[in-house]
Amino acid sequence: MKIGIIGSPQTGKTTLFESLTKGTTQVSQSRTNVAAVSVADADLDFLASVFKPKKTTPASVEFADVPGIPSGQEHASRRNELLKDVKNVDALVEVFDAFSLKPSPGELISRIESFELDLALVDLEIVEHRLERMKREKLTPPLEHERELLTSAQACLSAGKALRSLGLADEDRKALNSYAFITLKPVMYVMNITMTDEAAAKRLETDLSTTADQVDATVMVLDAKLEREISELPPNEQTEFLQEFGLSGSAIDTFISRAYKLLRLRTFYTAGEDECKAWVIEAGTQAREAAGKIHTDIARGFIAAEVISLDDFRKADNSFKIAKEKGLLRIEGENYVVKNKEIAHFRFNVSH
Ligand SMILES: Nc1nc2c(ncn2[C@@H]2O[C@H](COP(=O)(O)OP(=O)(O)O)[C@@H](O)[C@H]2O)c(=O)[nH]1
Ligand SMILES: [Mg+2]
Repeated sequence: MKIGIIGSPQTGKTTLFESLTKGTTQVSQSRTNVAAVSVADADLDFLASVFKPKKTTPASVEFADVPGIPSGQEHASRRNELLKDVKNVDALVEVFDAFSLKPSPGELISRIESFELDLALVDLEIVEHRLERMKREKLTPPLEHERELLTSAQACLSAGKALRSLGLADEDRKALNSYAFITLKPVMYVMNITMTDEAAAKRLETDLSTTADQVDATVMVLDAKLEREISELPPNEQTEFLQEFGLSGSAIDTFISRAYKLLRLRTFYTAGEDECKAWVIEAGTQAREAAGKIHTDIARGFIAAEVISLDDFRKADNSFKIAKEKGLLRIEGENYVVKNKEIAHFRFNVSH
């Protein structure tokens, strides 16, 4: 999974990137920074404590921190250039400065709108260019349908609205896939504040959620600078630091779990003495396809999946053997939809 971090200059994007990467990556201000971040997962830690495997492999997310995107017509080509770095990400995090001059919720909403207007213009240019060319082409029925889709996209973007807000059906979304429209990607708005108290942060989040909901986005309020400070501390000092500031926890874990929700992602585990590993799948993924994440051979020779929820595994004294005896270990077929936080073991047969 890839997530792009974008925003106007000086909003705290690189600071957020550094708190995600815990300072392990040398950052540049003029080029896009890319790094894979391991996802902290207490359930995977639990499995590792049970199986004591040779290797524990958490899920990972790739973040791309793009330099500040300038506003205004005169910067259109620079904007296009920078946005190329997020063409193939799965979701966008848009960071806004809510720390300097303490902007009101209304002011923040207009900043969101103005930033998204710039993005809409980037997509609009692509749409209009394509529509212009289509005028000279002989259109097959699928292309005719695509032209209709692009015409409604043009109206949406001309009104300064993101393509997300069209609420396209999955097949229409697929038909537009090759354009890699920036405003069609799932979005999380990050309001970068100076944390004074968590209750105030929560209130701001609630104030902005209604607006975010309307444009099919999600919102998160955090203090990037504070998060970077926390991430630099050894784990035992982090707790102390959080208490001192009257904070209940770091926002980074919440940030990751919201990103998962945004992308409709689920986690399943494989667990044994060799390795305990977290696997990321999209909601609705069936057993054979989930098996294919591990190896294409396992998908091809798929026989069955043995699955158990983490809760049931705990009820069975953390033992597959007891789980089997108690009938808690289930055998499922290829079309079984793998649930979040299940442990799975795939039986397969490769005959040649
Ligand atoms: N007061 C305050 N300053 C911040 C915060 N986040 C970032 N900054 C400062 O804003 C400036 C720009 O931050 P940076 O992360 O480089 O922004 P970018 O241009 O969006 O990558 C730096 O001087 C940061 O120290 C914050 O939450 N509070
Ligand atoms: Mg930066």
